[in-house]
Amino acid sequence: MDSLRTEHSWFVAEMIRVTTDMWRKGWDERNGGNVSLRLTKDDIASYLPVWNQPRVRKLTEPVQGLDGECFLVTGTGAYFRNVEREPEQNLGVIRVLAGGEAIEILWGFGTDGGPTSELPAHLKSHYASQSREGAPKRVIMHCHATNLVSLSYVLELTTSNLTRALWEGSTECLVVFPDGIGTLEWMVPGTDSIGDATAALLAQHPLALWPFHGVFASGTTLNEAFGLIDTVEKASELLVKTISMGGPRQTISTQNLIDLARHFGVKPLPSALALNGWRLAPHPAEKPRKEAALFGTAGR
Ligand code: 2HA
Ligand code: ZN
Repeated sequence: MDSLRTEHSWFVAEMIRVTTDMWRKGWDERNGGNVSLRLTKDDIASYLPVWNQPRVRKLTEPVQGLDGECFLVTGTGAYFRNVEREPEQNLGVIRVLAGGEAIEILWGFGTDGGPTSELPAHLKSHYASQSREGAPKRVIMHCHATNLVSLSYVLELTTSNLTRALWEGSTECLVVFPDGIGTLEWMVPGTDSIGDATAALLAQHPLALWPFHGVFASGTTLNEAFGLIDTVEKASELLVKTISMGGPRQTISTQNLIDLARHFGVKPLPSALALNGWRLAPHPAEKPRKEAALFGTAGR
């Protein structure tokens, strides 16, 4: 009889598919991006006997509400391009130990690897996103969606303005993410602080922008989380093109958004619906001449 191989599980197969698609989309250069999927007792029951050499890792800060929960997670330093070829090196299964101060690695990450550097943001967001309505959110997904990151350099960075711009970026957006996309200020990645700030946004919205870096999404399935980012990224591409053509001359109106919400039975984020369109950030004040000259002569 063939031994039970974790690589052949539905959850590893689906993680391979989504990370490969993300790589092909150009959202995950080098080791960019990370994904986690909460596993149920049924998912793991038959594998637990073969995952019999756990390695324990302390977390930088305890996490709440996840005792005993298991997750399939991408590895630190893992290139999404390589997940399909070497799943056991680039993915792993972890379990949060009682008290939330440590995890055990049950499978994967090669011989001495570990979970993503963004594990605090993932675990905190898994806990926080349970407060949102609808089916349980089992997936947290982070990537460097190109056009959305580009927009973060030019849009006024508030949750309501960003949401409004993206809703106007394509007709399906309000229906796909009526709760909008939250935004942080720029923060150092991989820290507990950015994890706390991201989790707070994902308790309110399905998406969170990390300006000049990337996006986080929480979804019920890998397919849904991918679809959320794909939709945001499509609207972002349309907006980037539109802004590059000199800006919109006509757009989806507030009344159009209200009509969409009524037809599809969704409740749009009130602060974004209340805006009269969206705004670019103001141009930064011109740099003092001395500084500009210094910058200009560097490297001569
Ligand atoms: O895993 O994307 O934010 C690499 C990153 C960090
Ligand atoms: Zn990143």
